[in-house]
Amino acid sequence: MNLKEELESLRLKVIEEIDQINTLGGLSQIRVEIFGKKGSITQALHGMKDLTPEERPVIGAFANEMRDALSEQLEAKKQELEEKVMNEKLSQETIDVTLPGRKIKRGVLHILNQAREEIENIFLSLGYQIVEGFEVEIDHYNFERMNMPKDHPARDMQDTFYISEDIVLRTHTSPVQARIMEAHDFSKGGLRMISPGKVFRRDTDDATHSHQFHQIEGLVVDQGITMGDLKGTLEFLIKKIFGESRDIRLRPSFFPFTEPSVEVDVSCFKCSGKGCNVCKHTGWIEILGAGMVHPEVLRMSEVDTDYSGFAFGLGIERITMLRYGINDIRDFYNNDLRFSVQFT
Ligand code: FA5
Repeated sequence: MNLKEELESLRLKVIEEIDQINTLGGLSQIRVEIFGKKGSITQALHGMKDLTPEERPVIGAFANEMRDALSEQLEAKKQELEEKVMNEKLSQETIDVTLPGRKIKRGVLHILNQAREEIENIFLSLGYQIVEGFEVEIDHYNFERMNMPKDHPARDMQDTFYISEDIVLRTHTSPVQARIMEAHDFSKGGLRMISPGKVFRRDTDDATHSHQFHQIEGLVVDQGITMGDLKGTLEFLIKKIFGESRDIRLRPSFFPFTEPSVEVDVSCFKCSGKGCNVCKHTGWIEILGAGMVHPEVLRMSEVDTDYSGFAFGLGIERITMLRYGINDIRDFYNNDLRFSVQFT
């Protein structure tokens, strides 16, 4: 058998092999067996060296054509087998689109954040800006600028976590008053802001007290601000939160940074003022502290003497407990889903 005949019989054999193979692994085996270093065609072509110079280009061209044709057939078979594998996979992996989907459990915003957002929205509607303060504050802003110099007895009202002699965990949101008055450009108009955030006191934790809780500070400073503005604003707030039929009452009180100072009560929403266990039979529930900004506080913040202002500070936990009849402040912080999901 001459080389051409040898190649031709090889070609027919390989074509038959390709035709019969039905796995991708088997196909790549055939590729190696014919084109590999020790493959049958490679071996056969070693015989080229024994050909005459006239035969060599003719047989060479025949061998090249044959190799190209076989490569094409191998490739075509490969695609056919890959398609077959894919179809088998797809038929096993069919998705039943009629099955009901798995429910994704949605969380809810914590009730204290819901309350904060609600109060923020009330004040945004009145044109207030929302200001963020520092939870770690310097003594200067937390106390001194709030008219509580060192050794002032009023400091005892807010038992304090000291980080160092001059740095404290703020005991109330009131230091934001001094910071914002300092930063505000009064030549462009008055100031209306609220500032919500965490505050800290060395109080013993019980049903109504926590060492960490939330307050919202309010401050308005402008020309001609009076106690009437304070009362009207708080009335608006309380009616929005507790309902239109609620009344408020101002009682004289004391804060070093306001003068006059008041405690603000709301008429009891359980008994509407008749007296019950919620309002301790007084008909009123204490809700926040407030007052006209003390002239000394304005002076320290370098606000012109023809400006006056009011300020208030409320505890978010307290308002939320009253509103929903929550008996223990610690329920807010326990992360018990049975509690949290009630406020969707
Ligand atoms: C203040 O903190 C003043 N800075 C409020 C203020 C601002 C008055 C501006 C005037 C002008 P007081 O210590 O009363 O005031 O606290 C305010 C509210 O925080 C209280 O009414 C109460 O609701 C809440 N509160 C106080 N201590 C705790 C505590 N340990 N746990 C939970 N809530 C508390």
